[in-house]
Amino acid sequence: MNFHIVTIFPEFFESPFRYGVVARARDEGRINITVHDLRTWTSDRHRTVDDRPFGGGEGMLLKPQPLFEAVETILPERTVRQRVVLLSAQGKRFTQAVARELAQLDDLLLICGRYEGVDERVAQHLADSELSVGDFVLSGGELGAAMIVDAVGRLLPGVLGNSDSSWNESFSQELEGLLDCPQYTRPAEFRSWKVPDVLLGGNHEEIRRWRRAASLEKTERLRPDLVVGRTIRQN
Ligand code: 9D3
Repeated sequence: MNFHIVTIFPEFFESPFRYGVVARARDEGRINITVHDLRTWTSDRHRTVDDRPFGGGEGMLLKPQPLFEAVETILPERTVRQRVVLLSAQGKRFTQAVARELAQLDDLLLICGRYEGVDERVAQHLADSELSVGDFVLSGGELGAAMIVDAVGRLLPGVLGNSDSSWNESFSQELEGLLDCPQYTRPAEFRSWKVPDVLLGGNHEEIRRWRRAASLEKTERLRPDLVVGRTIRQN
């Protein structure tokens, strides 16, 4: 799969993809990540990418022309397996379900918003969708784009150890939208805090039941919204 990132800060992406799973997937040629400097598609002396909002208001907006020309150059034909996503605070929430959909694509082009925002014609007539990575205010779309490349990239066949691409699905099926259970490694006692006895014994049926109960308890405590959502969905 090919990822394209359009940004006014291309240097921002020098490090985030040099570690772990994404770096290995890149080295193995399973994913390509190309970072494009938006200023490539400016023609004035100052390489201007922004302008003031019509109707007044604070701050500047990314102007449409460089973004349209960037996208039209990077993805000149736009098949159904090539998508353009605008990262913005106003977007639909990026979730694991969205990540699974994006992982079906050949090319994903991510436009990083900046300043006070982006001319609305980019969302309306250039991007296929507008995504936010959470309900908090960032300074731009770059961190969100890095999150999406990571979350989508690790779902691609062969990127994780599990060469079987259905592995992910059956795993999340068993967890049924719950948080992971608490996990422990050695030592069995650390600063007087003991690992639950059941995990030290070899009774795998008992361990399975304990993990399921511990998952539910932790989910209710930390993410009650997930537990409520399960009940509603079952009715
Ligand atoms: C504080 C400014 N806001 C009200 C005038 C609007 C605003 C403009 C631009 C808020 C954030 C941004 C920059 N953020 C993004 O481009 C962004 C983002 C985010 O802020 N939160 C979550 N996901 C994303 S993805 C891109």
